[in-house]
Amino acid sequence: MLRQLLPHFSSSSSSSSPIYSLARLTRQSSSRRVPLASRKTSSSSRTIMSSSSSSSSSAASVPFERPRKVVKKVLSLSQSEGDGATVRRSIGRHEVPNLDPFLLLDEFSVSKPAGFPDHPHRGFETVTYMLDGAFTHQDFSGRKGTIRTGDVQWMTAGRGIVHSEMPAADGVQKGLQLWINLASKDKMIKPRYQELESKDISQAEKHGVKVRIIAGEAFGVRSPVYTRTPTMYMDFTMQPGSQLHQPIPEGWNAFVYIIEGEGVFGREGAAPASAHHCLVLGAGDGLSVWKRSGAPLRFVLAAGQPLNELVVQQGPFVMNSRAQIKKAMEDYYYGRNGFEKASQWSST
Ligand code: FJE
Ligand code: FE
Repeated sequence: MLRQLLPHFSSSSSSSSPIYSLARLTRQSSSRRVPLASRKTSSSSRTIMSSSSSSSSSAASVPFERPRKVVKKVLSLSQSEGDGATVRRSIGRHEVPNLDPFLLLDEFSVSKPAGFPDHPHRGFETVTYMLDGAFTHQDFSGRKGTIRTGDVQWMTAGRGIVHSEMPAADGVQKGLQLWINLASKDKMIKPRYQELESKDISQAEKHGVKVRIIAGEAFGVRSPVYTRTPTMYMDFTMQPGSQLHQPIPEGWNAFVYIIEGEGVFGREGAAPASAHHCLVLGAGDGLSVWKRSGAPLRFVLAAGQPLNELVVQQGPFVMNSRAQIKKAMEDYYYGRNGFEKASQWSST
């Protein structure tokens, strides 16, 4: 059956450079489908968490040699996305376009009836981490579920997913959504979900530093999540008077996103950075963080092995060439090559 829903994209793409501009996806019929605007592992080393009451940061306590410094600091500003939803975008805006393999980081705050109604993805992974509240996802193969505070949904869209992501409770539902690119050889793999309930997320706590390990390894504790693109992703909470020295594989691109509080990142004399800032880390093999006084500091640290491939993005499709983008749009339109179930489906 011919797709009735015509995907229409306004911005053009180029195969010679990554697309970071905002594209707009509009499907013309069906009341459920609203315009969705869009923008355009595995560390194996040990983590040292220590209390600053011990004799300062002696070199011996730091399990790496080349500390990464903050090379860029960007405040994520609110913008609207989906259907009436608000996101603070950091990666994926013009100031932080290029953090291969990461494509986008949104801190979302959404209340009913706003949300992210039926939309497709191809060529990358979305990782949704609930900070507060609940979100229900439904997809075109009949899958439906709700993730709640502390839960993670790691969705590998591969060759194609069409889904909706909507608030599942009253009040403001908050979380982070990270988009991780897939290597060209993996872009057309079968879609896959990995879901972790909060209680199943590996945790460790020591000397005033707590970590929840979403992907990768810290303190000898590994996440069960399989990262097709090698990635580490952790959620740290630091109490006043604590410090952290976290190894990060050399050569990987890395960033911090601060959820709450403020702290000193990269070098001891640096100015503190505060909530809603994204800190891009420079070269090196680890990150040091100091939490001196005041309220606890909570941040996520993510790092990934760069793919070093062309990125051509058109809204929810991220491929390696314009031709592949055109193909993705056609496949979605005609219900082919992974989008077979798209034509008949709409969320309930
Ligand atoms: C999308 C526009 C969108 N950030 N954060 C275009 F809004 C979306 C989209 C999201 C999204 C969903 C959640 Cl749950 C959290 C988000 C953008 O769904 F995928 C495209 N293509
Ligand atoms: Fe989505």
